[in-house]
Amino acid sequence: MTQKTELVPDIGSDAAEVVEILVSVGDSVDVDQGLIVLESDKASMEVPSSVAGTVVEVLVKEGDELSEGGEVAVIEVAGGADAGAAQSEAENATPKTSTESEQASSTDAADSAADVTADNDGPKDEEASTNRDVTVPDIGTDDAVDLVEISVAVGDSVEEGDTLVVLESDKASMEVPSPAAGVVEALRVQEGQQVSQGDVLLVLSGAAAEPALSTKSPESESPDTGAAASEDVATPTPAPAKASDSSAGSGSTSGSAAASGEVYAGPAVRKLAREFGVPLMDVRGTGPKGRIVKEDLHEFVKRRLDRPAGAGSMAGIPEVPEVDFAAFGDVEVVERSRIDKVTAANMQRSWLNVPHVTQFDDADITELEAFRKSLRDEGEKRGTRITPVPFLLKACAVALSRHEKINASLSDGGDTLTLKRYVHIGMAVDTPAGLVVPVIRDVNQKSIWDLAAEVLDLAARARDRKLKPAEMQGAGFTISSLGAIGGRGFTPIVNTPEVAILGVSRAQTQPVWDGSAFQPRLQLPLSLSYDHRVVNGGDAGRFLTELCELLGDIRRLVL
Ligand code: CAO
Repeated sequence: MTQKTELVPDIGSDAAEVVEILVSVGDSVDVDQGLIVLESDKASMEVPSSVAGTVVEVLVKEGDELSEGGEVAVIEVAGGADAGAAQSEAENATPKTSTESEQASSTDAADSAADVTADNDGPKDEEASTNRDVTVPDIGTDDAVDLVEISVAVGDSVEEGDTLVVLESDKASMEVPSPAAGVVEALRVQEGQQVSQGDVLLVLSGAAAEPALSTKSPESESPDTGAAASEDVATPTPAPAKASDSSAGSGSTSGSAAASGEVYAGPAVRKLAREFGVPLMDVRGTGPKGRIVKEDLHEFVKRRLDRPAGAGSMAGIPEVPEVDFAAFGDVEVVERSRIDKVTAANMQRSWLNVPHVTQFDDADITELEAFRKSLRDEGEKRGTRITPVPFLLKACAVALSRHEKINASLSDGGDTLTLKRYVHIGMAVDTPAGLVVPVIRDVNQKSIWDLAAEVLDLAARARDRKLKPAEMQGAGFTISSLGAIGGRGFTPIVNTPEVAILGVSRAQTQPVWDGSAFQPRLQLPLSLSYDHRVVNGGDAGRFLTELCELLGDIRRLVL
């Protein structure tokens, strides 16, 4: 039984990160099948298996930094006795190391120098001495590959190592870096065309600096020619860089990467995406085969910046994909009201910032309702109407004054609490234009009649859109009553920077055990949502219990 430990080949840089592990222990692999994907600043690349066999051990994990010679995986070579042969054969299939590539490139460069450009013929040709052709380096395949991106234009100054073009085959993507500093004099290729090793990409002038990493013709290294013309083969970059995280092979992707679950992008784009913190899965590729090009990233970032606050997802939160609903039937797109949009932003902000907990209880309002109904005639005489809400307001005011953390706000850094010595309560009002929350001030100082009149007035003006901005500010707590609408309970969202909100649902007569018999009692469902950064379960429980006691026996409101 022969085992082979696969090593990282020359990757053209000091170290690269393991961004994906393509196999698991027990997997069968073929020769050349990718084991892991490495990504450096310049390239992403698969490290292929040099043998066919079974993965016995994976020696790396995602996030590891590897350099040439690093151990990747142990493969049990298939074929038993032939294993040795298989291995040595397979070793030939291992991606060329930089040295091999350099040799190949050097030979090619030397071979082709004469027919690529006449400049190369004369090492002492001063006129031509500042021009050099940059050619396609060893790309690990004899096949022609797509030139998918030209990263420079004529007249551009480039530094050694700057990306000139991006090449891409079905399996690989690779940037071709400039072998030296200089100015791009002429482009010899166009995006979309196919190129092979040795093809001239562009002409670089003023490239007098010694191209440290490139393979050069002997003339260019001649000390007395200095900037002697040469055919510069760009840095022999690593074995084929993989463009797609999961779309090796023909892997044609079309349209949005997210839609297909594949990301098809070159290393330059991947690097840029990392710098922006953009998940490539969310970006729609407009390049060939749905490939994501730099412009797509720029467009994505621009759209995100233009988007109004609250209209979409935050960084790190996966975006909900857009759906073409018209594909399923007739649709109508309507503008949302400004109030709806502001409410949406506020709700999302609260939902994302506040760790919510909701506590439920029922208040027995049998006596309260009897009393309230007894006030009907008096209310008519006063020209008003008392609903349960004024009683709720009053009971909340009393409970808030005894439970100061519920009527507080948290400072930015979370170090301090602002305790409000006033009792201003917001009241959610459902209007045709959206949700509006007018504020009833100094609730603790007002009578039930005063509150009844104010509730009617504010609710009416809210629906007529006659509230002034000041009338919707300053609340320390909010009541959201859906009692007239229905429902058995709900979990309201805290209206930040407040720390708690009371949800009120429809009262129902329920059988309640009094110790010896069931009694029909009118039960009012209450739900208190609170910011658990400020309010603990105990605080909330005590507050809600007290509120229920106050509503259950409204004589307590005057104690
Ligand atoms: N259980 C049973 N009946 C109730 C009730 C409850 N919890 N609350 C109110 N009712 C009754 C009232 O008593 C009244 O009946 P009567 O005329 O017989 O007394 C009837 O329902 C209608 O009440 P109302 O709506 O006129 O007045 P209100 O004081 O209950 O509510 C207001 C005022 C402004 C809170 C309410 O109109 C409203 O807009 N509620 C919606 C709030 C909302 O949208 N919250 C959700 C926010 S989050 O999306």
